[in-house]
Amino acid sequence: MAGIQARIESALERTLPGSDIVPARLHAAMRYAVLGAGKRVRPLLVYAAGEVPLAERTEEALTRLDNLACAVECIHAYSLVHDDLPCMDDDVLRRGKPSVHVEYGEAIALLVGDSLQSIAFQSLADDRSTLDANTRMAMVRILAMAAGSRGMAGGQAIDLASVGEKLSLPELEFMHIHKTGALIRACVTMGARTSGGLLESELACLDNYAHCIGLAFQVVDDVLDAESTTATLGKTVGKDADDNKPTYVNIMGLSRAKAFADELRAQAHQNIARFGKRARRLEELADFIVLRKF
Ligand code: GRG
Repeated sequence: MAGIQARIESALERTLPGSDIVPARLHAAMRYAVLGAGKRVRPLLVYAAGEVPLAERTEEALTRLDNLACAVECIHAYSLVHDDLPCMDDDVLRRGKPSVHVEYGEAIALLVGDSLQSIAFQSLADDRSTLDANTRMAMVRILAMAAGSRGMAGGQAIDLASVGEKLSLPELEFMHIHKTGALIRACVTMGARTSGGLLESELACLDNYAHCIGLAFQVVDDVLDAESTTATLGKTVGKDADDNKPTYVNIMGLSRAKAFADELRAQAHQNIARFGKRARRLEELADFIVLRKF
């Protein structure tokens, strides 16, 4: 993970405009939002899924995936910046430091999110990329669907509407499949489709894997929110419960939520078992998502 995390850090560093470029304050805030922190789970999934069709990981294959990895992380970072705004989740701490609107003001935070979203698609469309034009267009489509109103932004709308509501488990799952799961699924699909050569049935297994880990990610997020500390997570804990939002922990209870996350991890593993060693990193990422402590 560390090698790939360093790789994505330098790809993001290259992609984001320098903080000396006008408008300097906006660019500094974009870099503040993206660089130097975050687990980089989504880029890691892009690279890991991109390895599945390959006999071995080559520099050429990794280079093909760099722009996709940057794009998904920029979308993710944008979602965190907007999510923290007072009109949404209203949180002052993110990735262990003051949220972007606390450090730079709300107007800049809004523009940071907007600009990161644009950079994501610029990165996918980049004609210096080694991907052919059709593949680049397919990637734009997959990411746009995942980020939009039928994906992440739609999930966020449902989340905001759920404050103070009593959701059933299927309703909670529907919300998270969109809010958190859609982008995670896109990461796996984009990685796998870029390297080519997989059967539709194999892509379907990868998609099932992504569905399981996307949901597990959120279940574990709720467990950590209930059990961990603000210092460990780098964001305010207990906020969802305080804000009267439905979570897996308050619907299922802590121990059933943990068992559910583990069940999802087992299902994720089953879905990629057919790929053997080529899916080792995906397997490890499923473990990381469920067993992480931050
Ligand atoms: C504002 C359009 C819009 C969407 C926001 C994803 C999202 C929707 C909001 C994030 C709120 C949140 C805390 C969701 C729980 C799951 C999640 C996405 C956690 C943060 O992701 P990590 O743990 O963060 O991968 P790092 O900082 O490691 O990248």
